[in-house]
Amino acid sequence: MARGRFVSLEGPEGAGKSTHLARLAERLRAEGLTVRTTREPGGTKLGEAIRAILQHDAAGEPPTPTAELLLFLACRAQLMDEVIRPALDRGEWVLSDRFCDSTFAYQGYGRGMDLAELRALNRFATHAAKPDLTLLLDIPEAESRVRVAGRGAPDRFERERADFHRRVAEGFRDLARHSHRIVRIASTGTTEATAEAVWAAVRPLLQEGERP
Ligand code: T5A
Repeated sequence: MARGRFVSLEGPEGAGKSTHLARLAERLRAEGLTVRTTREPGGTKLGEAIRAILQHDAAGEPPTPTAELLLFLACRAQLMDEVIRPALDRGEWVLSDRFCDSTFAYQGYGRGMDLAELRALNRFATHAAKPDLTLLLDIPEAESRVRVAGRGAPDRFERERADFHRRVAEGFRDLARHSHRIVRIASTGTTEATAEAVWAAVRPLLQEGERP
């Protein structure tokens, strides 16, 4: 049985992660693969309950930065053990809308938490599992603001100040500069053009044993 593959999609709000995750899943299924899609925070019953706390203050008070971090990691631990690891063990593909790089970008670069500590905590939460490939969908901060403004009421992260979002976006780019696992894709052109760039980055993974 071919081993499963794990691909995460990352980027600022409104970059097109959900759009391209759905399109990529469709294309991989057309290749005859079994694909499991998920998202962070969320993806499990526990994770979805935590998502409501993290994004919409469902607990009635915002978490402190440390509590926020631990809630994201609790979500990830549950998702890894309940969904991602079992699916990969069955030889399936897993596509996740956000994963560990969001923690490094938002809590690390955005909130100023220590990146080395975040990496260690993330390793603990995931049993050191990493995506085979991460697609960073990149858009300028101004474009992200326009796309977010076109939707409903902003969530807790979308209400953050512009300089927070600037640090996050730069953080994602910095992570991509220092990791072969992360492929940066401009998500500013047509959806079709971005989808083709996504497919070009993922296709090498289809060949057994080959990693980008
Ligand atoms: N967070 C998360 C942390 O702080 N730490 C962590 O560890 C984790 C895991 C999660 C929040 O939590 C934070 C980060 C986030 O703030 P979320 O639900 O992932 O929230 O939030 P969003 O990023 O806001 O998710 P969205 O679904 O809203 O954005 P997407 O998925 O990036 O964008 P999408 O696909 O829904 O919409 C894109 C729009 O742009 C247009 C499309 O038509 C669509 O309207 N568009 C294009 N889309 C794709 N490709 C193109 N070329 C396009 N051109 C225009």
